Amino acid sequence: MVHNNPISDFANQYLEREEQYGAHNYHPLPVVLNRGEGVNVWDVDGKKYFDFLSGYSALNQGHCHPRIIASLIEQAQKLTLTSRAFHSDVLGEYAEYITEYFGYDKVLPMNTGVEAVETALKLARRWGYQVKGIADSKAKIIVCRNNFHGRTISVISFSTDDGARNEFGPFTPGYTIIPYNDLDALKTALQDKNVAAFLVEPIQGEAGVIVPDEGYLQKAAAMCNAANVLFVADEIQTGLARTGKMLACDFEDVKPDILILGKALSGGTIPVSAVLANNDIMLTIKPGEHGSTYGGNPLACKVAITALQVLKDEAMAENSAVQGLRFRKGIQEMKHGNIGLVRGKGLLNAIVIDHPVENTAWDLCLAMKDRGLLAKPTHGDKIRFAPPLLITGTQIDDCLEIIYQSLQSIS
Ligand code: IF1
Repeated sequence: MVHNNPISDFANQYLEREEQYGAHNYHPLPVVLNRGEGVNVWDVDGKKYFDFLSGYSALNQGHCHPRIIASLIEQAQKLTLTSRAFHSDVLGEYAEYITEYFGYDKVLPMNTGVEAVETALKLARRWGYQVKGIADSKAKIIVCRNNFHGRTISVISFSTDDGARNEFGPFTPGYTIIPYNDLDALKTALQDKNVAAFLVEPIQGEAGVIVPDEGYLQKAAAMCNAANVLFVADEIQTGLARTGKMLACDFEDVKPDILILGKALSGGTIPVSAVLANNDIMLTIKPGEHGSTYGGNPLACKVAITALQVLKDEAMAENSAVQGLRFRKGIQEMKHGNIGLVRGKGLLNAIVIDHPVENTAWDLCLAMKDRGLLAKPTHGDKIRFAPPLLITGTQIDDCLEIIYQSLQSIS
């Protein structure tokens, strides 16, 4: 790999070791980190950066949040795993906490995001057969074009991204793909009586932070309700204060029938995901029919309680809304020729680079890295800007200056 922006020989040793012994399923920015605190990370040469990726929004609470780390250490020294063959003294506490926090009857705890998505799909199918009365093996789930819900075979079965799907078939049937932000298409798809659920991202993340029209989620949820179809929201990336409210669905007062959470549920420490639903849906799965060795482990439960509490105590949704506006306003005011568009909500933002040279977004990320800001390009021409939610106005201004200087350097 040729970089026009070489890193130190010292840092390069880490890159080479990863490249030799690790699978090549990623193409990271050439930077090697060894420390994080709040909105900042440091590389192995001691250089400090603003982290504008936040572990793809797993680090909403910031790096190594002292209260989250304290919970992690405290519980790690006591009991980490029981499996679900035995009870722990923490699972009930967590289940009560998170269900009251989001207003659902029950939680099903998992680990990674995609496992929670799979769980939601299984729940939706179960509900379809047992409650809605769909004939055996006929259930369908509506999803959106350009979705991203994870990387298992079933979930990539309804991806429209060739890079995620090619040569991983055969695929799982039972999905109807419609355009995002298109209520007419949803209306048509809902006419099929075998549809059990509509799975949707309130803002499409991987697609490049696509914010749907105002009212889309509310109307979609109402249409699902009228058709006796579950409205399932994947808030793995948009949830937990990232977009300026606790959930992105809160902007339209939509309460999903099934809510999927992950990422920041552990504040960037260990994989913790969750599926929330009411009894009529959740109790269709019986003992032995679904589970996970680590799902609901005491360490995860304690960490998740603190991670959720920190979001409220530090008013992170409110700060995300305020700083997000400041960020987008700052980008717009730059009126820089290379920025085609800035879009987003709260601190989930992306800019689209408008430049004839193909790798400009990558080069801009290298230029920002040199000036102390880390962000990652997606789909060639888009860059996601999603710092931890405790970022201050002064820090946003410093970052806008870095972005501006970097744009100047590549023009
Ligand atoms: C990677 C993007 C972010 C997600 C939604 C489920 C999952 C994700 C809405 C699965 C995961 C990730 C995974 C990461 C890149 C990434 C991503 F660029 F693809 F869009 F966050 F911005 N639903 N998103 O966004 O969760 O199983 O990974 O825990 O490297 O694949 P997971």
